Amino acid sequence: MIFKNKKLVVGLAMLAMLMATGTWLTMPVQAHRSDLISKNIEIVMNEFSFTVTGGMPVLKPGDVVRFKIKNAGKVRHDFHMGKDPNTKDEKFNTSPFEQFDMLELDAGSSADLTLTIPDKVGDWEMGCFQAGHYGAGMKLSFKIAK
Ligand SMILES: [Cu+2]
Repeated sequence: MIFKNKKLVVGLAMLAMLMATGTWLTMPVQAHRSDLISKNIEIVMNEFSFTVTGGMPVLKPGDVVRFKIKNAGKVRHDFHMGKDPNTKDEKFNTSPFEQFDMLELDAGSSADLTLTIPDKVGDWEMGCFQAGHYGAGMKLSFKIAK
């Protein structure tokens, strides 16, 4: 086949490169990820509680944990982890994670959150800071221990 339009040929070559690059970038990452998960933790949110299927395990520094969070309630809930609850600012003042702040889930929705457990041994909590929820008991303690 002979192309008389040089721009078209260059354009097709670039498109082919982009497609090849896109494939190369996404495939190995996805194939890799599930191998890295050391724990799956299923959390169900409701008014006004967090329930962990099978009970909340102790987390170990270095564990790669996939939190599978579902809002089975009738109102919006959020998911924070930390200590020193601050209901006025709707957050924990101290968090074990540098790269996770919080998740907000509408009624009926769910999300997967994958985090590496940091070397922050001690007692922590998950909590919801929608107005009044933390005070109504929407919190659950957990431990990071070696
Ligand atoms: Cu809530």
